[in-house]
Amino acid sequence: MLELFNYVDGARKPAQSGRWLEVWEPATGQVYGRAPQSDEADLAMALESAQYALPAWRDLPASERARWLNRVANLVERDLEEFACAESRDTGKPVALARTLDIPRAISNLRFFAAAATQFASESHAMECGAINYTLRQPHGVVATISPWNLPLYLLTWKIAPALATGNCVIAKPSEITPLTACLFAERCIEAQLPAGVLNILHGQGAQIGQALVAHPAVRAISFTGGTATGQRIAATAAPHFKRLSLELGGKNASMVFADCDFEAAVAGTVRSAFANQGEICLCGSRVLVEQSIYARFRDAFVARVRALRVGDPRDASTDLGALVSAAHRAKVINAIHRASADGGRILCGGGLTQVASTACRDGWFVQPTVIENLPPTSAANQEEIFGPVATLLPFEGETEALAIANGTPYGLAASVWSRDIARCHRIAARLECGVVWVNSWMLRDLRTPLGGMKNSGTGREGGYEAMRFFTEPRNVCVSY
Ligand code: TXE
Repeated sequence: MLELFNYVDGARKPAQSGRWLEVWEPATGQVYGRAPQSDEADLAMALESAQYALPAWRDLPASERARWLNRVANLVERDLEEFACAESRDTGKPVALARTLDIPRAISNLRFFAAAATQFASESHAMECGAINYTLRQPHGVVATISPWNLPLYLLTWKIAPALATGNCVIAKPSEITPLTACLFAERCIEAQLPAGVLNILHGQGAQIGQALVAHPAVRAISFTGGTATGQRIAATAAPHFKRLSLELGGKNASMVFADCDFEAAVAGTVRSAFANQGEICLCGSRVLVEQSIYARFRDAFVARVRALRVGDPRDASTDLGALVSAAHRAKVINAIHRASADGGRILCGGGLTQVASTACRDGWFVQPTVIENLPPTSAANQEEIFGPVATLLPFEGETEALAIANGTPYGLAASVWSRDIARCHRIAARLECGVVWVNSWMLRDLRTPLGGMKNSGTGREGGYEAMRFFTEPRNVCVSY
């Protein structure tokens, strides 16, 4: 049994209560470790340490803070394989994906915001009357980051890196479902001798330590990625304190495929977009909208490609889809498939649980990649985030209908448009109600660009200077000369 720990005041700590949470391995369905079940007492200790560390960290030259981030990034890179195996074990995702996406991206996050710290500049406004305004951007103080289980180290670092780069001290709460790489990350921070208290990592349940963090008046900003319902709860708790809030929530993203697309690229791109990471990415294109004139041909090619996806042991290099993250999440996904079927959906492939060849994975939480058609845009499967390996196909006639379907959900996170008509792509991009649009691509990420959603997909943007601004308080100084 692996014993994980909190990272508080620069050291490994169990929960002060002595209580633990079980940690499960999705591919085997077995418990393999335990993580601290933190509560208010642990939060008080982390806060005290963060507040003590704050003045020195805030006053360091930005280039020094950058040096610390780079130092930790180098240690993660040195141990990339260990991190990738741990991420795969904890989430059920293929190790090949963790090796090529999750961990390299976590390293890039640290390096990107280290560079941003040294490049960040603020505004200045000259007045004709002989005065100049300049904007100071100062860290909030102690801030919280709350991250989910689908991209654990990737999203943890995506949040803590800009927070630290701008001079805040951070209390991070990773998902209780996937605490492992955050714990390894803490070990690298200890090895790098990151000053104590600058970063604290508390494990435990959302409703307990997560809620306590959000409610604590000394925590001035919260950067959260997770489900919409949790985001609503966090917003309601934080609002009376006027805390800065960045909420990156769920999505029900449309891939819009027009008859004039590059057919093969669109099939490959939309399958990847729907099923990458078992469909457990908020940006996944789970609704595939296809122009009527190519619908039948596209559907057949799409389904053939999905049938060829290999569900298997995440450690196996040939595995395309691993296990879902938890038994509860698997049940949610299976229920959504049953509901779609009851609503009149035609299941073209998949549709249920699957057992994989490896005997070690006999009890793992695997679901067949599933494609469903014949459901109206208003059905539950086309409105609610399933967050699993399930895609629906919807035919449309023309741009107006495509846009109405794409925009016709409570969410507004991302969309992709597949067409060779670039004027059409620009037109649609301007009318989509979402925060991110990809044209003839998906998940092509430049870390300088704003990332986030509108409507029920959240508020605020992450990435680049958006994140640097979020983690700083602007103060205008007006000097008359
Ligand atoms: O996420 P939660 P869940 C979606 C997806 C999924 C659904 C629910 O549809 O099926 O959300 O997933 C912490 N105060 N996404 O319930 O609970 C929690 O401990 C403070 C989309 O597993 O939102 C974890 O660290 N924190 C998504 C984090 O919130 C609280 C990624 C996210 O978990 C808290 C994951 C509280 N009251 C799921 N309650 C995306 N946007 O990428 C929980 N937490």
